[in-house]
Amino acid sequence: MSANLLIYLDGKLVPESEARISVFDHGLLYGDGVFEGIRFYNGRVFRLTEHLNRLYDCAKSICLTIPISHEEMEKATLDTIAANNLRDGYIRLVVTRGVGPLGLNPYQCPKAGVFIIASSIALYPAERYEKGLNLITCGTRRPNSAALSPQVKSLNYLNNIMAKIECLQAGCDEGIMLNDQGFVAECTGDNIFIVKNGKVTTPPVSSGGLDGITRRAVIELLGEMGIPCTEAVMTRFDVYTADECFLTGTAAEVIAAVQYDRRLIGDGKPGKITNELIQCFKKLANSTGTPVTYA
Ligand code: PXG
Repeated sequence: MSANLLIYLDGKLVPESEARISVFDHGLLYGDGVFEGIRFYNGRVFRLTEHLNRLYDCAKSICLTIPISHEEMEKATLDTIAANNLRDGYIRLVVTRGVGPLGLNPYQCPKAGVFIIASSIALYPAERYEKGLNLITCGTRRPNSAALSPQVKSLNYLNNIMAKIECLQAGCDEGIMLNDQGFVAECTGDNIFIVKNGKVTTPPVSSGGLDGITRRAVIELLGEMGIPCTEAVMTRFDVYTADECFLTGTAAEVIAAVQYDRRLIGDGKPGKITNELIQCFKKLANSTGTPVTYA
């Protein structure tokens, strides 16, 4: 948080101290809304169109009409970064159901709220990017898609938060969330990949992980690097016996995991393929993306 930040709120850029939403907003009352987290590097927004497409798809899936067009949202995103004169950082787009009377009925909320925060995010301490993360298995599972599709980046992240609490209480950085069948889905805010005998595997989206945009970028990069990567149902055994493991996410970027449930992954150090991939991802992130126009 910074006192001087300018926040986009329903069409205007306002100082953070004035960026307030109603206690009757259903985003707050019921977690009714959707969000995106996007990184920008070197004055360019990484995979902006893909993030906006996901935001609008998630909104559509919960019958939430975003009051501005895709083009207006893109402009608002770029303008918010420029107004804060930021070159590198994290931008959070939030669409709430809006203000309405108490009661679940979303149709009593006439207009969705939109706010955009341009700031920074650090998911893990810097030294973890050198040494790798320690993982546990979380008891909290990813939701079954018959309850709520795990593809909806909704404002209700309580199941991920419960899982994160388990990790932190166990003295670990991060944890693996299983789906209701006990297969590996993803981590609390990142997708997961393992490497075995030079081949990379990640669980299919149908296992209950988010269809991550960093995950997609990494699959493309591995293709360009000539490293085979496939999607396959994954068990805890597969992670225990992997040579390498790494996580991907907008906030996390690409980061090695070196311990899982107190077992070392490989030799307990970030692996060769992981390290190569991190370098390739940095190059891609710093050289592509939608440019911000600064005043
Ligand atoms: N899984 C989940 C559950 C996520 O929420 C990812 C994977 C990675 O997806 P992307 O598309 O970013 O590669 C996410 C990403 C935040 C925040 O505070 C957002 C996420 C994760 C952690 C924190 O904005 N979302």
